[in-house]
Amino acid sequence: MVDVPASDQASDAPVTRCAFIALIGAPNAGKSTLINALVGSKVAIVTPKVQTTRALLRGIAMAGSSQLVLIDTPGIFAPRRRLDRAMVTTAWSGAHDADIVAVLIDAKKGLDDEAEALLKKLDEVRQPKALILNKVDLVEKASLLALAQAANEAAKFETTFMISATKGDGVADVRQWLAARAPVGPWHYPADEVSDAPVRHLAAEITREKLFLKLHQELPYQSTVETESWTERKDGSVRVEQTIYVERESQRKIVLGKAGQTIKAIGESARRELVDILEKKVHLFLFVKVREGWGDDPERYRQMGLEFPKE
Ligand SMILES: Nc1nc2c(ncn2[C@@H]2O[C@H](COP(=O)(O)OP(=O)(O)OP(=O)(O)O)[C@@H](O)[C@H]2O)c(=O)[nH]1
Ligand SMILES: [Mg+2]
Repeated sequence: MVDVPASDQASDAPVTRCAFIALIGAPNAGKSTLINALVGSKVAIVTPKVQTTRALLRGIAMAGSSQLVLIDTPGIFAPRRRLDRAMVTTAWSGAHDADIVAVLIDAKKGLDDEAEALLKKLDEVRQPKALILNKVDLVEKASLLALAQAANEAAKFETTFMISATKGDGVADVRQWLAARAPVGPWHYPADEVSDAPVRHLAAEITREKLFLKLHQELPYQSTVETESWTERKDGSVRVEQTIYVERESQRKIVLGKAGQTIKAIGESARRELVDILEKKVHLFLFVKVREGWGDDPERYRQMGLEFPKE
């Protein structure tokens, strides 16, 4: 047997590329929707409400010999509360750590104050940037060109895409450009991995999505969901226990609903989605607990993957 030097082995291997790509944008621009579309399965939760995504989450997509590690970030806006500040800081740190930054703008909203402020701050971002105008299904084509031009005057982009993340229009072009722009390097994850988050985290996020979808004005914004236990049973089913934490007793009553109707509906729709994802029987048990002042508890931020802002 002949020993092949490592350097020769490497030259025989096909060239692989791998990029960390941060998707940033105002709340509700469609960042999580686009990540799911690029990955091809649901890794991030999506709701019509602003501030759905709270911490960085990586979705992984393969495009030929390129691996795209897509970093979903919380929306960027003018933060007031501590949780808001933690989310916005986290979003910008995601951008600074990435190889490529994709900036999403809701084409329907156009360059409102939020989008303008975001574009202004892009000066500080050194990485190659792509502009993605999303939700083009909601606007006239003519207005898109003006928007693209104005945004390109406000910040420096290498390229501009006009897409609909929900309909899938233009998503393949984005994938292709990212794949070509990715630096040469080894893949960071196994090729069949779609997310860096463990399934019990996704399960907690799905319950939070259903909570956001079910409750409207009365939604306790600071509510959070944790998967407390996950037991695979001999019959092939899984038993999952989760707790929804709220800050006040009045919020607990809202989440429970009259005779427990609200929590029951949330649990049933979360359970159904888990069955689809896991392809097995799921027994989901939801509890609602009051955890006073958790918005000021550093440990909770750590659990969510957020830095705790000092004030
Ligand atoms: N019509 C239309 N709606 C879209 C499109 N992309 C996303 N949406 C909707 O916009 C809403 C927000 O989408 P998300 O993906 O949660 O947005 P986000 O940017 O991740 O929001 P945050 O996590 O709150 O920052 C959802 O109701 C989506 O269904 C699109 O291309 N067209
Ligand atoms: Mg999101």
